[in-house]
Amino acid sequence: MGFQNNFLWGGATAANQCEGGIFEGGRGLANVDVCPSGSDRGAVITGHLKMLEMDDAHVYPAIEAIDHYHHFKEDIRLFGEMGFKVYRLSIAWTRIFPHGDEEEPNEEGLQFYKEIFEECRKYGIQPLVTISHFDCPIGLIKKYGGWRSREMIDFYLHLCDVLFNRYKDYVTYWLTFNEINMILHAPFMGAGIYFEDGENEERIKYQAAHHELVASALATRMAHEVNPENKVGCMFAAGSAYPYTCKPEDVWEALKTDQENYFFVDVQARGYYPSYASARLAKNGVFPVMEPGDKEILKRHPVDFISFSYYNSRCIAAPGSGREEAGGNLFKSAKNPYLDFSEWGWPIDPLGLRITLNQIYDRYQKPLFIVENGLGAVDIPNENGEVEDDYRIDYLRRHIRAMKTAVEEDGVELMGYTSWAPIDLISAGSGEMRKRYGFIYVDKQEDGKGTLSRSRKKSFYWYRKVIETNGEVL
Ligand code: BGP
Repeated sequence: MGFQNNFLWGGATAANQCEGGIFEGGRGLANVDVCPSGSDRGAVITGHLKMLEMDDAHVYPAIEAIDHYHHFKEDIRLFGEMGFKVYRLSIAWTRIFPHGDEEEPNEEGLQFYKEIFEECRKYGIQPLVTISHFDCPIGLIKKYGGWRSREMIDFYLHLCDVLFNRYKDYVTYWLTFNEINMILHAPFMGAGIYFEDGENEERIKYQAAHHELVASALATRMAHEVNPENKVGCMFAAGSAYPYTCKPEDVWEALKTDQENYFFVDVQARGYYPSYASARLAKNGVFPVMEPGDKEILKRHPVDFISFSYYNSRCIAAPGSGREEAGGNLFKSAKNPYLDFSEWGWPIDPLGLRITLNQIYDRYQKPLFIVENGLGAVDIPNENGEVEDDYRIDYLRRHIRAMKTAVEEDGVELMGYTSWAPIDLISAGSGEMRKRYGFIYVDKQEDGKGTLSRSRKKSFYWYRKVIETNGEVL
């Protein structure tokens, strides 16, 4: 059986982590440009330290990243060489609307992405576009406080209108927000929100989430109106929550953790606030203010497919159990004693991907798309300058095998798989360059030095074979 013939194999990046060129082409500044890579990063991305002005202290490393802005032709040629069917990328909002609230878009920014899409077309690669990947114009943060304000919906839809119309001939796969649930864990990075002392953070986060959910539904409607061929997906950070033990208190905590995550997808895929969320948000006094018509909008415009990132499962213990914590994608989790861990302390759990795929498909019965999965590691080129990243091949092989089993033996409907990331880029969580994910090595070092030259790692050839055989040779 195996994967369907038109299975979308490829890789995923985000504008702010690879493009660089932040002062070029008329681009304005965004939240992600002012997240420092050092010890303050955690406080900034969670909205507890305000850094809205650019200065030398916090432009690195976003300022240049891997300079995809000037190297995109070379990079896409290499993706083509691996046989990519799809390239997931994000649009930098501030290349199109530098401050977020202009009437007219910036033509130079539009031209940049058009060239990217043309380049993809040369190699038969379909773009999968994330409209907002941790991306909010500083202009809108200063004026409106980011997604805490309802006005953001209109600015976002104005962006969507331009993108859907201008790129009608190039793009049919869209994602409205990257890891929408990350708004609860990294509200500044996810939604341009910072907090003032004494504010009710939960209330603000769920209000902002509501704005994004309405914006996502309206964008879905617009995408379908502009082109009935358009397929719109939601995108969330997945990873099943395991109870630490079979103690009912642990099981209950794990269930709540999953529900907190699924809340977003429940709304985007089913079209209404699930009862557990309505009840709990109301009980905690944080149920968002809704406008008349919001429920109808959510109901009428669910997404066409569900996409997600999967790096690891999580292990949840009841509060006060004193279990040791593990790392992983900004989520707190107890350390699972049965798993190995990456150099960054993220659990490695391929079977967890099969479990997650089953849970999501059982819950929604909509096509799924894995749009991020990969291993962040320190790669050290050997004396010939080659990176022999067998550890990465091993990680990916085991995860792809798990996803294959989910398709073949569990009947999960899966559209595609884009690994994070096909080329080394800046880490979202830590802002580091030395945390590499790519099949393509970029000579850019943590201190900013390097020639920016690209070279193929061992995994490059391995992944090429995986695609060529549609996942038969792993
Ligand atoms: C996800 C983000 C990506 C990406 C990835 C890996 O949360 O959508 O932007 O960076 O995680 O995380 P990190 O870069 O922290 O290793």
